[in-house]
Amino acid sequence: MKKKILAIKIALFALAIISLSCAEKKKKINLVFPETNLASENIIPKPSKIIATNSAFGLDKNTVIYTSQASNEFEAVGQFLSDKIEELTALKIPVNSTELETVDRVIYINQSDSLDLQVKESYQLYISKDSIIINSMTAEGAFRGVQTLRQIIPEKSNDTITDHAMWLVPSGKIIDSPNFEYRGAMLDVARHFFSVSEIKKYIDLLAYYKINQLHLHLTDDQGWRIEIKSWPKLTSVSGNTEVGGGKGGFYTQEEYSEIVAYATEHHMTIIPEVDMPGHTNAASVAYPILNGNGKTLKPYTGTHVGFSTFDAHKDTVYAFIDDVVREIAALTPGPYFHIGGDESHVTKKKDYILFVNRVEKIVQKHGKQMIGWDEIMQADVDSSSIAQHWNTKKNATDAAARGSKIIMSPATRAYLDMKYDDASIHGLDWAALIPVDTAYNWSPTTYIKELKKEDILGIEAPLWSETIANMAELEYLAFPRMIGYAELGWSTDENRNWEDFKIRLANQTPYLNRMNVNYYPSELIDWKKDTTNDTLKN
Ligand code: TNX
Repeated sequence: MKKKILAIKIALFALAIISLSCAEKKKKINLVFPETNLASENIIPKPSKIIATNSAFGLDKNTVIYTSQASNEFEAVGQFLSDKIEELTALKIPVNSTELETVDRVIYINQSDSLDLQVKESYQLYISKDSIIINSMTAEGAFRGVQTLRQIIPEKSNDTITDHAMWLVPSGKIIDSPNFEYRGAMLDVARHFFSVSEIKKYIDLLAYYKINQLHLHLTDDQGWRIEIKSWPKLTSVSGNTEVGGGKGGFYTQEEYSEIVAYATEHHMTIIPEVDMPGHTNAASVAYPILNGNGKTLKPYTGTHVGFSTFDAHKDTVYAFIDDVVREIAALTPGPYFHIGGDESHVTKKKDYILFVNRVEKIVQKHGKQMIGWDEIMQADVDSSSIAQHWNTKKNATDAAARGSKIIMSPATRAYLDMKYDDASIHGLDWAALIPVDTAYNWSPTTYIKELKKEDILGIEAPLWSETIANMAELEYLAFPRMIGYAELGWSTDENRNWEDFKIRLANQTPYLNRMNVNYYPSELIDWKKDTTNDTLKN
C-alpha cells in the first residue's frame, strides 16, 4: 500500500516537472478565464457536495490523460473518457502517452485508498486551472466520476482565450457517493424484441446518468429471447413470435455475451430474467412437457397475462430449469439471477411455493443470488434472496421481516411503460398515469413507511414493451423519466428537489439531441433550446 502511494507520488511529481518544463519552454502565458460556477452546472444525478472556485480548466489539444497504474481497469476508464471527449469536441486526448512534448494540462485518474472513498462507487473530482484529478478507490468509482466530468464539459468551445479552441470546465471540487448501491433499469425484450445495438444505445444513455444495473426480461408468454444450447427449440420455435405478430428475434449466446461485455465496460451489471412459473407460454409451446395448465398451447401474440404455468410437480421441469440457469449463469458475471415469479394466476398457491423453493436452490447451486418479483416472498425463500417490489406492499414488508433486501419498483411511480398523460401515444395506464414530476417526486426510502433504509437495496425502473416496438418508442417512454429515476437512486432525499431538478433536466437537450434520443417533450419542463447545430442549419 505504501509502495503504491509512493508510485503515485512519483508519477505526479514527474508530471508536474514535465508540465512545468513545457510551460517554461513556451513562456507560460497566464490564461484569463471568464467566471464560472461549478455549483450551478446541470449535473444529474445531483452530487453530494459541490464547491465552486469560479475559474476554469481549459480542455484543449494540449491536454493529456494519465491514469493510476493500479490496474488496467483505470486505464480503460481513461480511454473511455478520451473517446467521449473526442465524440464531443473532436479532440484526441492521449492516455498514458510517453509522447510528452506539448503537455499543458493533465487529467489524472487516480486510485486512492483514502478513508473518504471506502464506498466503491464514491469519487472526488478536483478541477483547477492546470489539472483535473479524479480520486476513487475503484475503477467503478472513477467511471462514475468520469460521467460527472462529461456533464460539465461544455458543448461549445471558447475560441477567444488563446489561439486555439478550448472547452472551459468550471473549477472547484465535487465529493460524491451513491445513496443506493443498486440503481437499475429493466427492459422487456420478450413482448417486443430489441437488437444488440439498440441495447447498447440504451446502456450508453443509462451509464451517463450512473445507472449500474440493467435487468433484461428475456422470456415471457410471447417469446423466448436467449439461446439455450441444451433446449434449442426455445429459440428456433419461440424466438420467432412477439406481441402484434412481428418476427421477434433472440440473442445467440455470443450476442448475449457481447451485451454483457458492453455493460461491463460501462461498469453495469446485466441481470438476466427467466420469468416462471407463469409467463411461460412460449417455453411450453416449444416443449409441451413443461406445461402445467392442462391445455394445448399455441403461440401467443396478445397482451393478456396470468394464463400460463409450468408444471411444478415434474422432474423434467426442474431438469429444464437447471439447464437454463446453468447456461445463462455461465455467461453472466454479475451476482444475480432473476426468476420472475409474478402473476402466476393459474398456479395453485401450494405449487407456487414448492416451485419457488426448488428454483431458489437451483439458482444458488449455479452460484447466483435470486431476485424475484415481490410474490416470491410467499415462498420460504432465503434471506439472501431479493424481492423486487412492484405491487403488493405486504410482500415487501414480509421480505424485510425475514431479512431479505428489496428493490423498489412500485408500478404507480416507477413503471416506465405507464403513459405520461392522456395524450401519450405509447404506454399503458393500468397502474397510473405518470407525468415527469410524479415519476420524480417520491422517495424509495419512505415510499413504504414500514421499511427501513437498510431494507432497501435500491431502485429499478421497468420498461415493459407491450406497446413499444422500436428504439424511438422505447426512448419516448424511458426519457426523460429514466433520468429522474437515476437521481432517485443516486442522490439523497435531502439533496433532491423538483424545482432544481427540472432546470437541470431542461438542460439535458444538447446531450439528448446529440445522442438522437426521441424523448417525450413534456410541457412540465421548460426545455432548453438547443443551439449546438444552429450554424449547420443556417
Ligand atoms: C405487469 S409487473 C407485469 C408484466 C406486464 C406489466 C405491464 C409484473 C411483474 N408483471 O407482465 O408487462 O404489468 O405494465
